[in-house]
Amino acid sequence: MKTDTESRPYRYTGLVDRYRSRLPLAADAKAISLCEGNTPLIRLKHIPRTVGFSGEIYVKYEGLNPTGSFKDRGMTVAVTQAVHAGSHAVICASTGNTSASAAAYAARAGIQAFVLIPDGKVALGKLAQAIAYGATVVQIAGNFDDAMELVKELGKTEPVTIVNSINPYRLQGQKTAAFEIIEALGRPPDYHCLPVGNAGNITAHWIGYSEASGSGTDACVFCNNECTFTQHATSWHPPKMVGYQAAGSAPFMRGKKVTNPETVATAIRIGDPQSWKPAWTVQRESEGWFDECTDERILATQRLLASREGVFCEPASAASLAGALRDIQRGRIQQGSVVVCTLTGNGLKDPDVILKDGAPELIKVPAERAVVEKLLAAKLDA
Ligand code: AN7
Repeated sequence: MKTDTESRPYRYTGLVDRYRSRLPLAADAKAISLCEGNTPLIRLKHIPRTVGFSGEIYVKYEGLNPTGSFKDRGMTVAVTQAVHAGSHAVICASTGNTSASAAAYAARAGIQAFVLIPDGKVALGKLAQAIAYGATVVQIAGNFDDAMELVKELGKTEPVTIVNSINPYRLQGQKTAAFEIIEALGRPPDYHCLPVGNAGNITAHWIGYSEASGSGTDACVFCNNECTFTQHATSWHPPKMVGYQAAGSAPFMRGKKVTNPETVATAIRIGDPQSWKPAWTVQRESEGWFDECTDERILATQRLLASREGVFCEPASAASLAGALRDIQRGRIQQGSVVVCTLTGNGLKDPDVILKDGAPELIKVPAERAVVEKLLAAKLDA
């Protein structure tokens, strides 16, 4: 007789189950999962034409993870390992998304979460998440970098596991996004563009691409040469990794720490990136680059993506596409190439930003057919 599970169609159960053989977890470590990963890679239809691009642009919509950001990929692995190692509490500093994710996975694991956030600079949706998931939320009179220093100190003496990206299990989980992209495209892209804060995610993606490409063996790491990919890992060339920062918070452009980072993209309001050194290695090895985008360009791109393609991301996430579009126009990203932009977080996390500046006045009318009809007619004629 078939077991219950065998008689059911395939059910995706999260990235630890999916990629276990490529993660440094003990065989008996029980996955703490919310079915994260497996996010859509959406090909943009309209925007490439508006910049005269003959290649393909895809967005990896990480905002569709269970807590609405890419952090869940790292958190499932970090919390799985923490619980396996006997930890009863996790702690992190956060600009918002890490705290939401840590709080959710701690809830799932039945352990405590402590999150340190910069006072008044966390998007409302993210704060609401951390509270809803039951974390102890501590607002610091300081910025992310101050909170991070505190967490590192506390981690030395207190019985808490740090789940910021300085925890290597975080990057191991986040590298799986690169695997998914390769599986979806049948090859790595030519360019992979990401927003950069601590630079953990760009480093994690490079780990993923490096493990998948040029593996030094004749066999495809995905399928032992039994898959239908157009090319196998042995002939893959990894992408150029391109990191975009917000202009007011761009230590990689300044070549040093930024002491008072400022940007509307609060998720990447980080002046002292924790993965500083590895990120420079990624840039060199992949022959990629760093660049910066102004807040205006970031917000304009966020709106363009939502209104022209139907994809709503948070401001920080839009930095990847904002930079890519500019570098296409500058000719730095070559015509005809395949570009992936990571959309790190969901637009719903930070609705204020859309409703605040430059939002069209809400139309208010009496509940009368004639009035609304006239309005429609005017719009339809326009
Ligand atoms: C939407 O939540 O650092 O370069 O504390 O939330 O890996 O740091 C968030 C970072 C990009 C930058 N996009 O990623 C935190 C935090 C979004 C983010 C980044 C973040 P990294």
